[in-house]
Amino acid sequence: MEDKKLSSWEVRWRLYKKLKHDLSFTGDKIVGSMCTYPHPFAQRMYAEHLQKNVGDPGLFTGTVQIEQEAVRIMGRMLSHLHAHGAIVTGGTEANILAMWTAKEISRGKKTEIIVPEHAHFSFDKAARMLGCTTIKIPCTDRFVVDVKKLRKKITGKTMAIVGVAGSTALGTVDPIEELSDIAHEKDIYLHIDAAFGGFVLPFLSSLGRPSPSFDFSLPGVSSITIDPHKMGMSVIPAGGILYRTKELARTVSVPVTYLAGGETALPTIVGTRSGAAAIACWALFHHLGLTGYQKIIRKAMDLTDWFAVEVNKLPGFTLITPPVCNVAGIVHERLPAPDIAKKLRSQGWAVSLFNTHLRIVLMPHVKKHHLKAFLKALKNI
Ligand code: 0PR
Repeated sequence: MEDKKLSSWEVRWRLYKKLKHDLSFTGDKIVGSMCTYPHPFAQRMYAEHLQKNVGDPGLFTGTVQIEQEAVRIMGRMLSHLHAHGAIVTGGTEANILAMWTAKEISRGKKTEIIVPEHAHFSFDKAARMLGCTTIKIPCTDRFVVDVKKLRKKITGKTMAIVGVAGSTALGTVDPIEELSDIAHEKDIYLHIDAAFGGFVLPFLSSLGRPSPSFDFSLPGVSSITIDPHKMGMSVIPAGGILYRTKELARTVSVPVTYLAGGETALPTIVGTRSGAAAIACWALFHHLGLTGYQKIIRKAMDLTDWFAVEVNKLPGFTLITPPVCNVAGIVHERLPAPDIAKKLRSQGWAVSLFNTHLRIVLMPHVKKHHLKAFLKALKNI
């Protein structure tokens, strides 16, 4: 704390000077991020409800109900009318919660989490926190998990299998149907990380595009991560953890007796929790509706198709795999990806770099004229 008080004007001036170096989604250089400019209506609803705390359910009974309704709405999108769960801080917390649930179900006896090699690093965090290990399964040449290899790694210690629906690096979708069969047959917890794909994949079939199965319609799926703060266009922080049953959703709950609402059970990692984020999600889901989201996904996928064609026209450049979601992986026949990323970043382009490729995410804030400028920069490398 400073000794000297500053006027609000002075504080704002200092903030302005410090924050002016941040990039903005409303600018033109963020082409590799999985977040976007939150929808203005979600921003407004968030700002109006900042005092709400879903971690104190007795005080905010309406907010708790709204959170559960938001969960149900996402559940319906994922082929389940009665999903349970919570709006959490993001995909990381959702994935950790799912792994914690799986560990509790095994009564702590099983400690191995089988994940595709492209799974998000939050599973490594979860494993470290829970005293577990991750067994990483290589991908096929189509950048999805090799199910044959995965099957061979299942042992009596297998605590959970993870499938990814919209991978961080390329937006690909693992063969979840096959994973579901395995999980069902062997009675193993299957968690699907659809943090990114959860708001994209449900809309693809209505756009006439291939739409891989990944959700609760597959009987082996126990839980799903789906993030409103990615393609759901809601505010940060808004992740989603959805479970097939109420019992699963309560597995890691801790009973709390002293709060004003009487005995309650808190099902997330954090205690005090943003009710405003849940309200913003609920409000946006109702405001946009399925048709609103469909329109957003159509635009993003159309732009992705256009971008794919344009990249392939550039000498030496190609996409590493045809996009399933609005994520494109760029490679060059000779230039290593880190060298390309270095040059682009030196010109201010915020691109993501993976071992094999550069990742471009065609989020709603990315427009054709940004991409034209980006393609020009790529061509000049
Ligand atoms: N699961 C998947 C498939 C993800 O891609 C991510 C994050 C997570 C889980 C974790 O989600 P949280 O970051 O909400 O905890 N994927 C983004 C990525 O690594 C995170 C991100 C988002 C990074 C926006 C940068 C950024 O500007 O690309």
